[in-house]
Amino acid sequence: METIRLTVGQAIVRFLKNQYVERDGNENPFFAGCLGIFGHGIVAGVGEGLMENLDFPYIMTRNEQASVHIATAYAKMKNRLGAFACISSIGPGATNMITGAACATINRLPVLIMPGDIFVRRNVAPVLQQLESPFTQDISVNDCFKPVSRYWDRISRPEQLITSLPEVMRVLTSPSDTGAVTLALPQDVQAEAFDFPEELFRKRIWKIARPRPDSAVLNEAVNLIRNSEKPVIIAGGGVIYSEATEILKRFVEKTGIPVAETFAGKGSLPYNHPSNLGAAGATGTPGANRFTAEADLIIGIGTRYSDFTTASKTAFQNRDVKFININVAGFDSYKHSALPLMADARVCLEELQELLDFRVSDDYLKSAADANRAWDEMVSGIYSVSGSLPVSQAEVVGAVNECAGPRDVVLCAAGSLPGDLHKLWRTIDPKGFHLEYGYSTMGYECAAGIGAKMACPDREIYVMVGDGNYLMMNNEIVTAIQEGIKVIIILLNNNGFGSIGALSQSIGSQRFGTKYRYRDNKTGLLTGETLPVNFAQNARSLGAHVIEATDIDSLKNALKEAGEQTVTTVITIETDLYKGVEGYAWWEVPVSEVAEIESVREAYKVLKENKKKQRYFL
Ligand SMILES: Cc1ncc(C[n+]2csc(CCOP(=O)(O)OP(=O)(O)O)c2C)c(N)n1
Ligand SMILES: [Mg+2]
Repeated sequence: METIRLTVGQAIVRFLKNQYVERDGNENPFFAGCLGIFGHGIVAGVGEGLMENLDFPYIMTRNEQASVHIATAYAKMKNRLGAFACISSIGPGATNMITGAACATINRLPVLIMPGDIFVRRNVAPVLQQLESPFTQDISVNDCFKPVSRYWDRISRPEQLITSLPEVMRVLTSPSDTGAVTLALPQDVQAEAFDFPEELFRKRIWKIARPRPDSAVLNEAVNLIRNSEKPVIIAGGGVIYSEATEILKRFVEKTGIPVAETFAGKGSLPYNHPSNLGAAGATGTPGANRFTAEADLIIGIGTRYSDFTTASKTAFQNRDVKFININVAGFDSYKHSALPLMADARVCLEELQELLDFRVSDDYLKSAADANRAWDEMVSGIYSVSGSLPVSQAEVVGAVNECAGPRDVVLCAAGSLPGDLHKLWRTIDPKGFHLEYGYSTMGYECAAGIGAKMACPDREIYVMVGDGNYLMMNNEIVTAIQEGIKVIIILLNNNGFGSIGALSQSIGSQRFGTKYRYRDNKTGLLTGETLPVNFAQNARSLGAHVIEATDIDSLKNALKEAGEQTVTTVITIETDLYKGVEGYAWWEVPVSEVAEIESVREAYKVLKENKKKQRYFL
């Protein structure tokens, strides 16, 4: 066998460059490059390997957590058919990536994480940043990645790469198993050479399969649907990742079954399709909530049934409700004691449509269309400009939505914006709505905008971010400037946590500790003047083009100006902390069972009342 002598770092880069994926006859390189920050634990091994392979792009970021968010957003926009590798030094650079890894894994999005690790040779231990353990020498901070990774390995000898790297690819490219993959790279081993087989570096094409459903289970599903009167589809992220939106539309038009969308599934049907009930669950529309409450059959497609989707298990109130779950992951397909249609969403819907001679009643069809229209009229009302200042968040969402083109993308992750966007945003294109709401990671937004733009350079990316999220991680604006990547960031400053503040109030805790204010010497609390943060100056200092809007007219002008810019542009606007959008379903957050404070005792009574609607699905 021909061999080539390479260091571990060189071998990894050479291998990654040669990995391709193919689905439906379309072949692409899997990795777009590598993101990271060098340190003594990675600079010699992988760092040197990257420098020898300049055709494999390396992008320096400002925070390792942000590297992973950039990678995650890229993979999401690529429907999991593309990814980045993320590297770090040992120690804090590595552990900075744990939040990112959890976020990727929970959202079922592929990211390769390669943290540097402590010397395997041990003779120089403890090295800088080493976590010493008195009970074992076989542990480092990188062991913390185990629960948040779908595959985890440590390369203690160079030749281990030969058996580890194919496993890395198997998991990353698997629609059912994908998530963060961690390959811990001890710093000494990274720089060691080995005679690797040439074959390891040949071009390898990973076929992304579309598993077909079992025919007996499929027939059972046909019978269940035929015998239903009020079926509802819940469309999750799997519909979009599988590129099943066209067949979903045909399926819906043939059967008349209405669709409610999860956060990851929003965009499965255009918002104005008469069978689109809009957002499902706790942040759902009144129509979607009424339909799911009464449904005798829920067809979940590519959904994890998070508590937001199920309104903490109160969304499905029909005594006899049954579930069919179309899901490529066996794990998800069995949820709610469903009939498990373990399959790729697209092929499964194609086969189901062939077999199914079913149509809902005219009344049911009309009722869904009425709900779709009624909600859109509500949205128009909520979007309409009141003229009072500070503006409401919903008015800002409306202005951005009206300015965005049909293929443009709104991107968001945490705060009160996700719920508002879920309900309100009029999504036309399946990739137009990018919400990281599996982990709801504060700080995802500015970084993720870069990943989304790299995946879709021909779309405008509107990053919508609250002041809290922005303050947690805005540093990747520097990376965007460095790379010449343009995103439009709309920063909504309500001087604190509108979301957690409202939540705090609802559980009786009176918005305690949720406002960005000076500590007041008299009360000892954060009840002083508003803090003097100047967001515009902050963004400008990082290199962004900045426009300060004060009302909806100036916001509209700012959005127009931002559209003409070629650099990352930040638009700041102050919003009202208290003006929220109404909710139509419940989400369970615990309330203290005993309390001195009357508002908490009242909230506990409400909790007990709401919990009566919770169900098991057995
Ligand atoms: C890393 C992290 N810490 C804490 C939270 C809990 N949390 C969710 S939203 C939020 C406040 C977000 O503030 P901001 O971006 O200003 O949005 P707003 O609530 O004002 O809409 C907090 C603290 C979280 N989701 N992620
Ligand atoms: Mg805020």
